[in-house]
Amino acid sequence: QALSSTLRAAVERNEFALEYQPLVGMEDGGVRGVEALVRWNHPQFGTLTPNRFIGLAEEDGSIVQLGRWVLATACRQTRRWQLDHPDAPPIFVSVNVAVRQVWDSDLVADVGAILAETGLAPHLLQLELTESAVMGSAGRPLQALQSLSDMGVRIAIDDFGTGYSNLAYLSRLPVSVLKLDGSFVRGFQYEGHDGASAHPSPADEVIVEALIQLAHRLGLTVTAECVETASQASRLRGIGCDTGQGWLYSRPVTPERISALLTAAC
Ligand code: G
Ligand code: G
Ligand code: MN
Ligand code: NA
Repeated sequence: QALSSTLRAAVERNEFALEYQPLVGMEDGGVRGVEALVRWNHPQFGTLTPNRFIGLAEEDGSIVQLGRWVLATACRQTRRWQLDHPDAPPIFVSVNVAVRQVWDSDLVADVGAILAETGLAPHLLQLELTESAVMGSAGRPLQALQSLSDMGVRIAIDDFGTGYSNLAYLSRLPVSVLKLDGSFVRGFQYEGHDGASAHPSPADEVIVEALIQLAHRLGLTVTAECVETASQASRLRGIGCDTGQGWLYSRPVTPERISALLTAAC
């Protein structure tokens, strides 16, 4: 495939860029952190979003190089924000990590080296893994997660609720954050643009409330993805959700836009 054969070279040619989407405290609406989201500025095809190339990168193994670049760039940028905005509370960065990065590379050594090089505090780095990446992660992957957690790096489960993991099992892993899949929030009853109720599903809200309570009792915090309306946000706040992410707060934006937010915050 045309894209695949050029992925590795594209990393070397510096054709990738990161956008950042704010993660907001539900109580006060303050920016706590940002999720780094990669884009490929392809010389021929223009800006490509990750769903066009992450799968290929996982297949051909170039995700290891790309993932290293993403981690280093995100950590460097986050340290930069901290230095440029000493009066704003420091924000953390949440970086997506593919299964193969845990299996086929020394993620612990990479993260250690990147933190040392950038000077970013470990607690300002969060790694997002999918349920399938951590489920049944015996042996080496589990050891890697444990070492990262021991370093002070937070592990989050991305798209939580779409797979088959159960909380009892997850609570025994070094995981501290659940990112609730967007499909739950989408199922919340809300007023559509025309005032009509779009796909009301009270069951989703009941399930999410129970999940949040259980997560809290197991020592996990919960981030809701795809928060698009004020009504969804107030319902999530009402049932104790810790952090929100979504178009209501901000789309993924350039590092300069995050800087502007931090300037406004102090
Ligand atoms: O930004 P967008 O909504 O297009 O992202 C689509 C998907 O790509 C998301 O599921 C996200 O987790 C994934 N993704 C974005 N950036 C990265 C990255 O740097 N590494 C990996 N492995 N996945 C990413
Ligand atoms: O799988 P992951 O959670 O990493 O994917 C993040 C993706 O979700 C990003 O590509 C981002 O563009 C997208 N996203 C973020 N906020 C919203 C939102 O409020 N609504 C929708 N539909 N997508 C969102
Ligand atoms: Mn994610
Ligand atoms: Na997600």
